Amino acid sequence: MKTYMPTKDDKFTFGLWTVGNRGRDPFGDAVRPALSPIDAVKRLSALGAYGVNFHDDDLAPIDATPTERARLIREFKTALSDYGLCAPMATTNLFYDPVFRDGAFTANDASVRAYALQKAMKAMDLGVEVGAQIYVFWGGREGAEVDAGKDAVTAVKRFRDALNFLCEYSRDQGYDYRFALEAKPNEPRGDLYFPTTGSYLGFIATLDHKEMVGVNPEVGHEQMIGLNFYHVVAQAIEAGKLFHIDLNDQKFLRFDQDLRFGAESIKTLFFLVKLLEESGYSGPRHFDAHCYRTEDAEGVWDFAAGCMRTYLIFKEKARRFNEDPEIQSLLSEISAGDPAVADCSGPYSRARAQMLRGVAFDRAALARKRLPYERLDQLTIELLLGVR
Ligand code: GCO
Ligand code: MN
Ligand code: MN
Repeated sequence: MKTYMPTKDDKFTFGLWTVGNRGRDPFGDAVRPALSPIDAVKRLSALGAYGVNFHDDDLAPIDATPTERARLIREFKTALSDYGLCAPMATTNLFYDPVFRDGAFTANDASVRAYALQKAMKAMDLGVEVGAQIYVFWGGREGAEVDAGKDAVTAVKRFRDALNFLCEYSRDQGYDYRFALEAKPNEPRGDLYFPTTGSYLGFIATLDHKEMVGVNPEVGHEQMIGLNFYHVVAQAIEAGKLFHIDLNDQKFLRFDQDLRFGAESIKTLFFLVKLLEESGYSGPRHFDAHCYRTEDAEGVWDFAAGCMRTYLIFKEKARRFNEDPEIQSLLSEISAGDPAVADCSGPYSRARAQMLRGVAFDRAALARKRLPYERLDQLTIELLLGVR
């Protein structure tokens, strides 16, 4: 009997803001007490997590004095080493403070843009202090409600200037960061620039140091607009750009719900875990989610344990999928073709093109070939539902 107990090798991480979420929403105040970073580290370690990530302001309040800030960082580092956790990812809060109400790197006010760069530089310094190697950029307020007020082309250029600047800063300081860009279609702004991971993949190609920059796709953000998250991540992996991942869940076409991993989208997330495990992705499996507002302080740990346990269940199901003789034989049948003809469609050469031109295809026979997807999908469902 599998126990599905996480270990450090599973590389599960949580943000301080996830387990520390107090249940505030636009309609109601906090329902849980504040959780200190130290307590978060203790509890996550006991549950078998590998690491904990943070925004600059999660560790030290934005207006902390230098002495206070130094003490908080010192205590956090001690807790990490006492409880055997690492902090592989860091990020900047460029959305909470009112100064960012019209965006950070894309704000219309050049002083706000400069302040945002300064805050990101300082947060990168802080990340390095605790050993972070991945730096996430989620453009929380990089968007607009009023397109008359901000030219969308200018916004893209401003965002590029900021990233080019920060890539150079990282190199100049001798930091080893890889940047991961996180897309979201809307919320908290009416519309956000770079609404999907695909938008970022296109944008990255225009950067000065594109090799340093990849993506941090989040399940819920793509599902807010009805996309297939498994396909989104597959494209990022194929492009060599999956630098980090935000795991959670979401009912389609709604506000950003940040639900426990696997709370809703069982089939998609099964194929996601299978993909992550088989693709050679070696980064953290980061849960960017929070527990239901109805939970109390203890319920948070049911939520955190649930995210990891469901991931491990999917991982075990993926193993069984690969070992299932009937599933595998259907898969071979579906992809079988005529080897003689397959040879015609390798990389282009004039000879191959000539050969392909001469093949006599039996279009009717190809169109008649059985494609037993019904049976395959039913077997997948039965495997996931535990009767297979
Ligand atoms: C959200 C976002 C954030 C970011 C985090 C790190 O749902 O609001 O996903 O949680 O991931 O701020 O940049
Ligand atoms: Mn989210
Ligand atoms: Mn996220």
